[in-house]
Amino acid sequence: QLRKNRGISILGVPMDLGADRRGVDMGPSAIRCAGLQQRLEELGYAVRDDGDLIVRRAKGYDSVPESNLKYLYEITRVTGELAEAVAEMDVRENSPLVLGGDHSIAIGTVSGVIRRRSSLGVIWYDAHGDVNTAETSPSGNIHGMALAAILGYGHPHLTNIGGSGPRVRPEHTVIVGARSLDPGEKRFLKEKGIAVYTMHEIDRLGISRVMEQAIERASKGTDGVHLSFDLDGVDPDDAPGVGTPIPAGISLRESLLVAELLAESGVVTSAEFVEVNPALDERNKTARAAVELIAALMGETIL
Ligand code: 6HN
Ligand code: MN
Ligand code: MN
Ligand code: MN
Repeated sequence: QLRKNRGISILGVPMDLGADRRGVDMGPSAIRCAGLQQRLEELGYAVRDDGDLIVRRAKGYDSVPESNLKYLYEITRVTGELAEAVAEMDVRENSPLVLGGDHSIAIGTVSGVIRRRSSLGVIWYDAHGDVNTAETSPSGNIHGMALAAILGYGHPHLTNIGGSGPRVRPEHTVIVGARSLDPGEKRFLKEKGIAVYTMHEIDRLGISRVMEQAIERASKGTDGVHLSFDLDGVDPDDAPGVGTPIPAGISLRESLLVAELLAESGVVTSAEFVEVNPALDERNKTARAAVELIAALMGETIL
């Protein structure tokens, strides 16, 4: 549980190799600048900032013969290190809070978290599905393949990061906020029976009922839930600083309710906030939204 008896360990992963647009590597810095640590300390947490992992961004690490996957080697190396670092936080009884960076880092976070658990649920908050593989990806960008890799599908480099075999089962995986899925992803999601709450379901049921169902699904039969929060799940009006903005998304207001409902449920054991791109942002608005969301997730209430 995020709230009780645990400190929080923050780790930044300044990686943008998994995304098309440069700039998400500045995400961890922007979120720290928006006052993350102080905010969490005000809530009474013992916060430890482990700093950033080192990402080598020079050309030459990207050559992958016979594959369309961009920067596969360096992404594999960094996410492998991330898995070790996250596993180590768990040993210290600190809840991992990972700051991205592009969404490819989720493979490392989840692989670290699963080490000390028998079974993990994942809530994937995102405008996208991130379930492409090399065969279905329109871009070759690994951030669009992260959830597939976690489920055990994709290039062996990716599925073997910090462990092997599926990290999470399809029935414990829930996507919330989807509104841009590639044809191959739609097939994959239906075939594997993964619960997807698109904007359609969110509008019909309301975000509160969606989260009730999502929490039930991700937590039943698991001993923890990981929240993988892609800021592009939030409507671009509220979170413009993302590399792949998709209109008609979840408002910041609804997103804060999501975080509050997750806090109330007490099921979340780790989290990451990814895809903040300060180069595309307006006065750090998206990083500030991330801090609001993290505070709500950690139990901050208005009254
Ligand atoms: N993200 N489906 C597109 C692709 O290139 O695979 C976009 C992926 C976006 C990934 O936002 O984390
Ligand atoms: Mn994503
Ligand atoms: Mn996305
Ligand atoms: Mn179950």
